[in-house]
Amino acid sequence: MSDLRATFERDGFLVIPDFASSEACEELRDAALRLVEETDLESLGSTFDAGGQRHGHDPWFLGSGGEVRAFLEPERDGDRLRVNKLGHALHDRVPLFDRFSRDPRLAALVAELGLAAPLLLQSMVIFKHPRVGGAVPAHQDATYLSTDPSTVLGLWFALEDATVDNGCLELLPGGHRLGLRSRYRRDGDRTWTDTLSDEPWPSDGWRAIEARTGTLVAFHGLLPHRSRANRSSRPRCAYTLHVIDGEAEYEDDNWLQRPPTMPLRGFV
Ligand SMILES: O=C(O)CCC(=O)C(=O)O
Repeated sequence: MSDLRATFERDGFLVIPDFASSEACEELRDAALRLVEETDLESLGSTFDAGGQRHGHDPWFLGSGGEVRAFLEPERDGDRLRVNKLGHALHDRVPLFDRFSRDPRLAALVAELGLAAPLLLQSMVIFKHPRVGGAVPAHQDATYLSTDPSTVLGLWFALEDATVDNGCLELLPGGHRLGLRSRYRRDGDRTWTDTLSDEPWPSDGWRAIEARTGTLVAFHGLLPHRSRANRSSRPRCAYTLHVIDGEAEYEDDNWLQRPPTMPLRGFV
């Protein structure tokens, strides 16, 4: 087994500084901001409620698996509406994100981490704007993106410097061995969460991952992670891509369902 894979299996994550150039990150950020500028935010009813899942019955959210849609922060910045995130198919809909996401170095990394037939399932730009960028409560990605067996892998890229002050990622090293705590399921236009374990996440042992622009954090789908609200004056924009193994079964009750005309693709 490679050293990289051994570290990943031990800790549940890898941090790779300088994976992307600052120019590439700026291009992605600018493209994301342009997409937001083209959106009539006042007409968007849909806020992203990372904690309470209030968006769960919303057709704007449920139909976004093959689209690029904006979701608002619940809180305004003064009078200004702010976008929490864009999702969930930037990697298939926007050429710049397609190229960035299908970098052969990512394909090699994902193969090294054991995915035999990778499929790019979900992508998001998470803005975490100054002052109003919301917290992301502790969760496992396998709760939301389920295969049997579980294969989801998160690839998170700092598009701006992420620090404790502006809400960097926080991970629970080794926490991928604690088992899946809940499953978020969908039946038609209804979603709900099944609790599989009532045990709370440990309060100790979390690691704040301060990450310079261009850093890649790859993490296991069962690894608990979270981020705090951004109350600072500095933005913390990130791009995140979730990959599954096409050799595992993608569950019918996942919230993210792609239109039949837009099947999932791999790195080529
Ligand atoms: O960027 C964040 O704050 C959270 C990211 C996350 O939850 C993910 O990439 O799965």
